[in-house]
Amino acid sequence: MRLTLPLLSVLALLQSTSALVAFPGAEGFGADAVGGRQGDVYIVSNLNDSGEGSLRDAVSESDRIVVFSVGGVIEITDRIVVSKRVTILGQTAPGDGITVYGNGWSFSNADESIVRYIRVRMGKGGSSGKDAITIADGSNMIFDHLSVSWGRDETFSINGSGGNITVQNSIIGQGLQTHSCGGLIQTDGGVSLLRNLYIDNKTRNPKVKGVNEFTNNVVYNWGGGGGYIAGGSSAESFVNVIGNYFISGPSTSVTAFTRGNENFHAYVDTNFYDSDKDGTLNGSELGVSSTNYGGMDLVTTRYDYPAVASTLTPEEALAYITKYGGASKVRDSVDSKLIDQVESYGKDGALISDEADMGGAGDLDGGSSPTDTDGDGIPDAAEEELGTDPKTADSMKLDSSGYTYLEVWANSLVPSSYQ
Ligand SMILES: *[C@@H]1O[C@H](CO)[C@@H](O)[C@H](O)[C@H]1NC(C)=O
Ligand SMILES: *[C@@H]1O[C@H](CO)[C@@H](O)[C@H](O)[C@H]1NC(C)=O
Ligand SMILES: *[C@@H]1O[C@H](CO)[C@@H](O)[C@H](O)[C@H]1NC(C)=O
Ligand SMILES: *[C@@H]1O[C@H](CO)[C@@H](O)[C@H](O)[C@H]1NC(C)=O
Ligand SMILES: CC(=O)N[C@H]1CO[C@H](CO)[C@@H](O)[C@@H]1O
Repeated sequence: MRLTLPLLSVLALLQSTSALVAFPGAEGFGADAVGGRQGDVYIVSNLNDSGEGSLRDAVSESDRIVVFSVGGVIEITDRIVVSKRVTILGQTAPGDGITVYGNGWSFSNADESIVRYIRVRMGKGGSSGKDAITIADGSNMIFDHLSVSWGRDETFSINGSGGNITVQNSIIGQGLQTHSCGGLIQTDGGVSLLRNLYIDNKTRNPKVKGVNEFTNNVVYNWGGGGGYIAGGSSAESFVNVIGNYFISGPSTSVTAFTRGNENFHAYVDTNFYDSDKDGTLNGSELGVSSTNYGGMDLVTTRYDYPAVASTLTPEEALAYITKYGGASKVRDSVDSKLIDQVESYGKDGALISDEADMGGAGDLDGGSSPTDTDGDGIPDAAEEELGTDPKTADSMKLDSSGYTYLEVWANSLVPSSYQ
């Protein structure tokens, strides 16, 4: 018995170092989230707020991979509360995909969440004082290609004792006035913010505390409250800020980085700032001085946090995000307008207090549900390509890659690598 224990720990170590990433292209602190891989498939088959076949029902229990046989706008009254170990694969929806409109979501304690290609649009009818997405506590989560807007309090916030969370390739925008916030990202457990667009929020684009990686993001048209707010106060923060592009817009009246102090320790490298609102992209690199970075304590060595596979230049990050950021398998009217604002390079953009200013959540083409004879979530035509049996519910079996067949199919619907 005495020999067995060390052997087991070696095995555990081997397993942990070769963990399967959540999907090809998953990066950062939350890359290893497992989602519902050890559970069952749940097919969202209607746009109802609740009841069998609804999204709310789908995420109400743990150990599920959620796919969609319908596309369109799911209007919700109450907030959606997500259970642990749930994977939500919005890219499987037909037509223009899924928008969830009317209130926000809680991923508090929803350990091991994997969420991709879905639009979360809260709106003024949502619960007062709440965020479009809130995470208070919980670990190992990854959010990829989300479009999150119109939070009443914050738009996307993470706090509490959890960590190992990534938000990547997403659009976080238009926190509603009067709060109008991008989000508070404050945990000592590690959050990676990679290739996201923060847009049209008065303040907190984002506000960061704790352990944080902020790489290859674009921040556009922040308001008078601030762009990147180094929310140090007395708590110690240790962050990397690498390869980001800050572009002032019509609402911008303060500089890109503010409110740092000696407790906010930052490694900064190659961040660009275009402050002149002149309709041309011609930012230049912010000189590495504490003054340019809002009074942060700048350190000379990068913190050893999980790095991205390819660090982009700020221009490359901007090009990537304007093309692929958010739920970009099909861009909806809201995201298209937001990207147009970015590409006005300072001329367009506005803080809003009512989503009607954006034409609301817009209309989506629902597409048509493909035939899925065995009801395992993978359409018959795709099963033939995958080599699985369209007459046997086998989508939760593991393929040699370690993913379920369901994930292999879903992964094939969208670009891999950092796209
Ligand atoms: C979805 O909502 C519609 C309209 O209220 C209702 O007729 C239908 O039965 C609901 N579907 C389910 C599965 O509950
Ligand atoms: C996290 O934020 C929520 C909402 O603002 C708050 O109620 C809670 O106390 C915070 N938790 C921690 C640990 O800061
Ligand atoms: C994050 O992951 C690391 C490595 O697996 C682990 O040591 C740490 O405890 C985790 N932190 C949280 C907050 O889950
Ligand atoms: C960008 O162009 C404007 C005029 O269009 C000019 O005033 C500004 O100095 C330029 N900025 C840089 C960094 O070249
Ligand atoms: C401070 C600020 O400008 N906030 C804005 C955030 O975005 C919404 C939507 O554009 C505006 O209404 C807010 O004014």
